[in-house]
Amino acid sequence: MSVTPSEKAAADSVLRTQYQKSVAAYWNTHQHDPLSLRLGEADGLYHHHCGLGAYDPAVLKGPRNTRDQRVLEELHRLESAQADVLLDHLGPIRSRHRVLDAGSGRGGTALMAHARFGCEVEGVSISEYEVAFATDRATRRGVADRVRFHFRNMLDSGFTTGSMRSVWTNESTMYVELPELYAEVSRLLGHGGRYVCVTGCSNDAAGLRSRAVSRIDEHYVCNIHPRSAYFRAMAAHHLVPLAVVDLTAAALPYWELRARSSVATGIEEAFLEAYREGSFHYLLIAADRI
Ligand code: GPP
Ligand code: MG
Repeated sequence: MSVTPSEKAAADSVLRTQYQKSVAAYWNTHQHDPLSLRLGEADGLYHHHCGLGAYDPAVLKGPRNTRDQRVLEELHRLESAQADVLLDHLGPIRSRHRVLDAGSGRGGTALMAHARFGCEVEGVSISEYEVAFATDRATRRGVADRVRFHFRNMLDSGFTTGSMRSVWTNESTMYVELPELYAEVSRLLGHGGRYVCVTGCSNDAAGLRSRAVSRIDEHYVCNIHPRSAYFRAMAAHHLVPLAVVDLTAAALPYWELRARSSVATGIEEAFLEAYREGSFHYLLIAADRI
């Protein structure tokens, strides 16, 4: 596919570094990975994050020929439960509010936020493929006037200062430098606005990053931050934590079930090892902008 000069200029203004270009290339070609696509087929919500909560062991029993379908549906249920936990921490969102999904992927969390709160939702991604995919999902649901996706950089989103009631990052912070991100989040949130982060972070109480954490970084072309980096960067940018929830134990069953599914990608063992050895946490942080 040929790229016109104006398309190249637009891409260069969003993708400012070689690293950002390689991340965009990863997510633009991740479309061939069947996992997210197969899981989203059931209800049109396509996620790019892990799941939370216990799985129903019954899905592994019963007829063999439908076992895989049961497992996929269960993985999808757990992924949607994860997004629900994030949304539970956004505080009271009204239909007149506007919120931002920073790193919106194929749009799953953003569409769920609109379905729950009726609010306006903006999503930004540096993958043009994902933006087009998510926009198509919103259009098919008939909510494209209220849920919009943009090919923009979350570090420089272009939205008006103070225009967002809430901002969240659902497993996207490992792709950016946190001080830059939180300067932008802080700018976008009005006083008292809420930021919610769900992320995997390395446990710096256990020392430098473990081999398993490095394998996860390599697999997703990301840079997992140590836990301390989140609190340091938030404190420096007027974001005051209200809730810090260690979701590590709740994240484990998803990876156990996924490891036994047809859509396992090979990274399951690294997550299980990292969580079990304590070198990695799955964390939710909700913070208020003061
Ligand atoms: C999930 O995407 C992975 C990320 C958003 C990046 C890394 C996250 C960490 C917690 C380290 P995906 O759902 O497309 O990946 P997969 O195909 O593995 O399910
Ligand atoms: Mg996935």
